[in-house]
Amino acid sequence: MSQQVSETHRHYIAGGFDDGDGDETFDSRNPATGESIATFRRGTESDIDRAVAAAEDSFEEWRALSHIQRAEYLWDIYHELRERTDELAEAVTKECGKEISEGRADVIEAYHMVEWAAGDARHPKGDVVPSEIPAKDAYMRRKPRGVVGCISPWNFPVAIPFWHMAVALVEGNTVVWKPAEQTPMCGQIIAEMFEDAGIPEGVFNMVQGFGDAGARIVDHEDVNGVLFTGSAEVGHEVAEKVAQQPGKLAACEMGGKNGIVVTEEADLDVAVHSAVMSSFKTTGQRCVSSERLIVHEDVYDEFKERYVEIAKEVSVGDPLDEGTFMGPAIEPEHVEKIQKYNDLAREEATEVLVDRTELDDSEIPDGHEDGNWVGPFVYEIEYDDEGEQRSIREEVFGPHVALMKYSGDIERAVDIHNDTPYGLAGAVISENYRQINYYRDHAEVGLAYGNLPCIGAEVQLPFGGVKKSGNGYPSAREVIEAVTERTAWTLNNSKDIEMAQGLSADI
Ligand code: UN1
Repeated sequence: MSQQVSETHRHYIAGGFDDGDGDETFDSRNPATGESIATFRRGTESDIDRAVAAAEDSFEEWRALSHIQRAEYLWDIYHELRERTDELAEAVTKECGKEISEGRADVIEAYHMVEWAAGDARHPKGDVVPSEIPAKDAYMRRKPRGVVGCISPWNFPVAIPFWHMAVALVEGNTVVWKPAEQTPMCGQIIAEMFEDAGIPEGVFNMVQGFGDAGARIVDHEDVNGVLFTGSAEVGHEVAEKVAQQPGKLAACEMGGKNGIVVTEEADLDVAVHSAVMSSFKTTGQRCVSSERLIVHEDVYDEFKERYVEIAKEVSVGDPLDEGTFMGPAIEPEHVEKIQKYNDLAREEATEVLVDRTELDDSEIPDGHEDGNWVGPFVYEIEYDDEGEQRSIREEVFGPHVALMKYSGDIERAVDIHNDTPYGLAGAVISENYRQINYYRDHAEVGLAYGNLPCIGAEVQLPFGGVKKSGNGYPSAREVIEAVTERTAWTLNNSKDIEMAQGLSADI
């Protein structure tokens, strides 16, 4: 199905906007209205091949620049992101349905990442390492990997691409980026920024498209590293495929079934506030959103009453309206998935406490009848450690929350908290430092919070998970490990050859 495509909604390959080789197009849709926002070219495998070839061709010249010279381009992008924040935030909100202050935060997080990466260009690189031999100088030096493929999700359509690309570019790699198919307009605007910054031809390439284009990036023999953030299902496939290609590296970050522990010594204002933010912001569609609240029996009833009252009233509506707390789900298929999990939870729950699966007509703003609406769903469940309750172990990626009562000590709470295959984020709410420290040291997560929501990470901290949530850190400062190869460089300053470990140098 081919349509008339606007001149601007194309790929960006080898230094210019590009029509692509295929004639298929796709639409970006506003999840709050169901309306089409714009039409885009759908990238093919051969578009990816051309993008990779352009990235490969430009690599030697790009790596020959200094870190500081490469960072100059990123500073231009930083200024563009700041100047175009409102425009980009509106695009985020229109394409992914996040309420507008979240759209803005997405752009702010992106320029924080660019600021970090460009600033880091002036920091020391590598290490000077001692040697056993006085005349030997030893170093750990970093080299760019080459062409890095970036596959980013729709829920942070500006911040996460920059998590992937900012450090990769400053370190001397060239990139081929596939934005999520749900958020191509954000991809378009970011490509315009690279164009305006005058990034050298081929250093940055962007191909709009679906899973087939992403799979080509992963399989391509000239792509030396893959940064993936998205679902566990796709992430594990990416990791497996890359594991079969020696020399290539994948860093993936995938999903969570994040828990918050509220102990008997919690400040309940902090507990309720943190839980509401963690479970309902972005309609629960963050990898760090919390779908499990593990609450001590002594404070359970009060916590439940207060949390449930807010869950019943929290506003779901037009995300462009500053007063809205949560917007729609991303796609009709995603609403169906959330509904299915709500059905499953109805079977596993002891009681359903809030059921706004179907919103009341009066809650849906005029002109938004075709949006992908779904409200909070909260249920009480008696935790059982047999591992059979799927609703408390599988990620829903929606405003679907299990309330679980525990008795006993923090050790028991953390056991329940850790009983999921995932390990991305979590929080403990307590005024007792021993409980807090126990949680910090034993929670099986990459991002652990005390007396805070488990959303809202900052880019200067590592962002990644353990267990099924990740096999690397395709984000923030940790990207440096994924996009560089390490060389152990050792230099002899003497005419004699002297060996370490007492190894004889006699011939
Ligand atoms: C995600 O959860 O998909 O920590 C990314 C946060 C954001 C990033 C979330 N800075 O909430």
